[in-house]
Amino acid sequence: MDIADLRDRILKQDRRALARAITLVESGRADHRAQAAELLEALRGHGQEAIRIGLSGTPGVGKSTFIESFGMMLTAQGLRVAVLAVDPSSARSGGSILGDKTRMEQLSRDPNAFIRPSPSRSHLGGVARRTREAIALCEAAGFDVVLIETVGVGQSETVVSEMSDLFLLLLAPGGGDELQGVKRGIMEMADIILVNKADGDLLPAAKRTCADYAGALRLLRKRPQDPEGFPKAMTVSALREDGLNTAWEEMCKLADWRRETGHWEARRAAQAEYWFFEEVRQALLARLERGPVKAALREYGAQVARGEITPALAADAVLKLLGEDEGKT
Ligand SMILES: Nc1nc2c(ncn2[C@@H]2O[C@H](COP(=O)(O)OP(=O)(O)OP(=O)(O)O)[C@@H](O)[C@H]2O)c(=O)[nH]1
Ligand SMILES: [Mg+2]
Repeated sequence: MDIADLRDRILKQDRRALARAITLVESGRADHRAQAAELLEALRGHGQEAIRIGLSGTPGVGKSTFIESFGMMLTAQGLRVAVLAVDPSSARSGGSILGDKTRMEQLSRDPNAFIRPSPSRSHLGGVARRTREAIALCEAAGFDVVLIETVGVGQSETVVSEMSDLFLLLLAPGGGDELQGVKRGIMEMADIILVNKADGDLLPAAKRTCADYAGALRLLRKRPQDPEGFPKAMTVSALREDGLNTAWEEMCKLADWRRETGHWEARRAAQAEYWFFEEVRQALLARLERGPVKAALREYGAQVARGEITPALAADAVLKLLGEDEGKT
């Protein structure tokens, strides 16, 4: 593959080149990894800085519908929008963004939009790296907005928030007045909570839910990266395309404030550093899965279990082996 050519075509905003490059970063083959690294390095500092928006919500809350309406609204304003997904659960049925390409019918046909399904059958660490690299490629290809979707079922929100400038939490109107079991940690990540389906019969419930969450957000510890009034909760209807423009205005307001105060840049720098450490950590973990080290882990594990050696000594022995294994390669 001609990496220099691929680079030039991406910078010329060629979508097919972008799709090919994403396939390259998704590959686990060693030669592909090397080419991907070369490409990303060649693109570093080029293209433009997009606004990276993380979006999380439980199945059925309306993520796909929201992305379709919100995305169409942005492209109508002349913005170029890329949609990526972090989908950690292979168990997830039916709702994959791949299937969604048919549901996001209008957006997927829009020349100013680019929708990329999540790579499947991979652990979260692998998906995270690919998504992060795909974001970099989308920025190089001149996208203004990169939406990163994840289904809210655990760890993936953290992963997505660590690669986003803004994090949106999408909720559905609740029946009762209790908060919908949203974990505190996830609430703490949110910059804007959007209570969706604020239409028809659901409108009163949506307003109530929104008020509940607004109250809950006020109780959270104040974060330095928030101006007055943030994080905030608001209602939208993705289906009726209500409130989407207001939500976008709030996102821009928050983004502008963070840019002016330096929080934006500081966060991106911290994220880059975080992903560097994560990369090292993942590579080390991957090495534990290799032949002799893997066998030693199992063997020492059994010995520790039988009380024949202390955990500390066993760990020392495995780490020593890891060092020797490294010496050979
Ligand atoms: N009334 C109403 N229904 C909505 C709205 N947004 C989505 N829905 C409906 O909610 C259902 C689920 O919407 P999706 O957009 O597929 O939800 P999702 O979060 O992508 O779901 P998964 O992909 O399964 O995680 C569909 O029947 C939508 O038509 C809305 O604003 N109002
Ligand atoms: Mg969906």
